[in-house]
Amino acid sequence: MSISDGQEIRVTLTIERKGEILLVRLNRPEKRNAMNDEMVLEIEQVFSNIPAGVKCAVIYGEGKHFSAGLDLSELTDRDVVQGFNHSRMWHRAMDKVQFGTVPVVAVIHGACVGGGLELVSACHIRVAEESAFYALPEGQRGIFVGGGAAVRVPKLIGMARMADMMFTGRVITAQEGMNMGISQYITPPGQGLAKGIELATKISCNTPITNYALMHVLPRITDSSQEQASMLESLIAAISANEPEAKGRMTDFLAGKAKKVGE
Ligand code: 1HE
Repeated sequence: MSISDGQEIRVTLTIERKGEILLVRLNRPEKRNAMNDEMVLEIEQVFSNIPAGVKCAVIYGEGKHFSAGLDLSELTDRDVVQGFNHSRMWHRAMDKVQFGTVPVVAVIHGACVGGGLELVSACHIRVAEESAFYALPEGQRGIFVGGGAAVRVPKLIGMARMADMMFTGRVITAQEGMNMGISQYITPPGQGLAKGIELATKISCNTPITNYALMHVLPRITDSSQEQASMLESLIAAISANEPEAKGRMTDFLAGKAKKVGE
């Protein structure tokens, strides 16, 4: 993507670069940002081609809702293999979000259901406006999640809570979602994007190795046995501490030139 500062309009997404931050807006408000194949493929494309110089992305939704999930009008007759390939297409796109080149902040308002929750659970930090609500209506629609929710959502809220959401169709409020671990921040209405950009700006100031480790190594550590995980931690700790920028930051602190914790 050769986007300099400015906007680029895709079919289902609008992409705007603001310096080191890329804003990605789901842009099908008339369909409540329901995710059709085109949107999933555009997400994969955008997150596979983050422009040079961008250090963090923010994803959010146009209109009243973040996303109504899978576009149900496309849930036509698929045979088993076609269904398998469709789910794997979602997995590819969500993996590009989680394991791409920059951390991604999700800003959520209104409905964040089904595939919408799958998308935000692939992001690295979630900000919810007070209007946000979450559900996994797949259970009520007679299907199962297929875009990575079974892998990612239990890591945020635990398996029992995810099973409850699917067994019962339960709707989780923004505050409940925050208490459970879906979002890490909650804001008044209309203030989510500003908070998302504020966080993205902070994240952009981290060393590249710290952001890389948080995106690519931490999830592998949490998926590994204690022994393997400890070795991975030691490796990334030694590598990151050896970076010249890390050494400079530690020297600055000792010389009284860096901020204290909380400043
Ligand atoms: C849609 C979709 C959709 C809205 N696919 N078209 N997701 C769901 O089961 C959620 C279904 N949607 C809803 O429950 C509601 O639409 C909302 C609570 C999200 C929003 O309600 P509201 O009153 O603001 O909007 P609306 O009037 O319901 O919808 C406006 C239009 O969007 C309408 O189309 P129109 O042509 O009649 O104007 C709706 O049909 C359309 N629309 N949601 C298609 N989801 C990888 S597997 C993932 C599996 C899943 O994600 S399953 C969960 C599917």
